[in-house]
Amino acid sequence: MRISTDQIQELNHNGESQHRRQFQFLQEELQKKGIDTETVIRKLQDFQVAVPSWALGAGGTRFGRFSYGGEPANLEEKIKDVGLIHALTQSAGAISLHIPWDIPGDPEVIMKLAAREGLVFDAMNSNTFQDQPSFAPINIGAPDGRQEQHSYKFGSLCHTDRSIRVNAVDHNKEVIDIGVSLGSKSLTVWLADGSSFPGQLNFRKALDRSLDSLREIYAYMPSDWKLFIEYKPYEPYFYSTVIQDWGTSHLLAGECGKNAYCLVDLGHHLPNTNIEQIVATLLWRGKLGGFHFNDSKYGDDDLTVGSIKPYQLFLIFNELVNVPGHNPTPAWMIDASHNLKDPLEDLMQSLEAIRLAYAQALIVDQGALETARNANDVSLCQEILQGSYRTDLRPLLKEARIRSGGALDPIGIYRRLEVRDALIAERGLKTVATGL
Ligand code: LRH
Ligand code: MN
Repeated sequence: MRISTDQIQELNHNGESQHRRQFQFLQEELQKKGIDTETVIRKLQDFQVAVPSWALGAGGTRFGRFSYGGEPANLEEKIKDVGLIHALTQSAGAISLHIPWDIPGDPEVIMKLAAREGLVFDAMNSNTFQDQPSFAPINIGAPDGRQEQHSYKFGSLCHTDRSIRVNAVDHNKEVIDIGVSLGSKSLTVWLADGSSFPGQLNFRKALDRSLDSLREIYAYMPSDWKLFIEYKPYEPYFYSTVIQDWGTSHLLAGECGKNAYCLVDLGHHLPNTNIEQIVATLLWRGKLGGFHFNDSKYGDDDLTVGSIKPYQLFLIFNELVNVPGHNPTPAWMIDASHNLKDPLEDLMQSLEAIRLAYAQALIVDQGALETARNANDVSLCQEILQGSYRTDLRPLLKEARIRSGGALDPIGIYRRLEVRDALIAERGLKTVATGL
């Protein structure tokens, strides 16, 4: 199923006049405040977010998974689904692959298909948190010669057994090779490595082994690649994680080299953590590599972006409107799991929330804010920030979208064209997408 620009423009007609009125009113209001709306619109058009290949089917929890019907059964269908989202939103121009869930059969063919959908490949993701069927039994040096199944059960890059660390490093090298064949320029390493009981792990030795392994992966990367080190405080282990927080990720990235950065997954913070301050701190030292956008109320819930804490998302983007020269443009990526909603609708809602937060941050008068801060005029600081946050900028997002050939109302058109039914008719009800 593909949606043509003509179909979208045809269906945009109904809402065109109402949009024109709302956009004109907003444009006049913003210009009165000296805001250059054309610049904001151009920045929104250029702002592309990568869709995770592992979130195009119904996600699950340990308590169950409810299939969605019409799920993509292979990488080709996943790329087509991201193509659908991109056609409607004009803001999902990239896909982030997870290996081995998305090993391309023929990279040439896959690149051509992605190009046809207007997509590029963002960060590759390795997986040393699940054992693979291919894992061979290993010698554990037991006197009786007993062998044990090679496993990441007790870790990967930090494992006490060198052969398992080597295996995990080799996997990351394979992921880099696949990424090179697809034109990707970065690798995200998230390690489940950790412990569930006090005493189980020697924290410092685990860091030593992890650093050695990360350095080997870093050395293998092409010189124009970036390594993103993703941190997480807990899960799947429930006492410690080797790379538990931004500080540990920053230390390891610093030890690896100038092309190693920290990756901020919004769900990987303990309750009430000030994430916007972490973002500012990483920018301060030029080590902010990118984001995994999602939202959460309690743990790593992987919910729709902006569905629980939209103000926090705005405050994070307020730290990002002026990325200092010594920090590369961060990688903008979604990492969510769709247990209840249609995955494609959920992703379109996440894209809208991300672009809205970005737009709201773009209209903040940073000069006035700095003046108020220097005067310690606390009330005025809040008035300036919340004034922007409380401005309904959706007509600006719509204008940016239709100027790029997208939909005024992406989910409206998605439903109007009964896309999910068409996907079910094409793929059936039982297809299960690889991923979480
Ligand atoms: C770990 C994580 C990581 C991915 C996985 C799908 O919680 O955020 O980024 O590899 O989710
Ligand atoms: Mn993540």
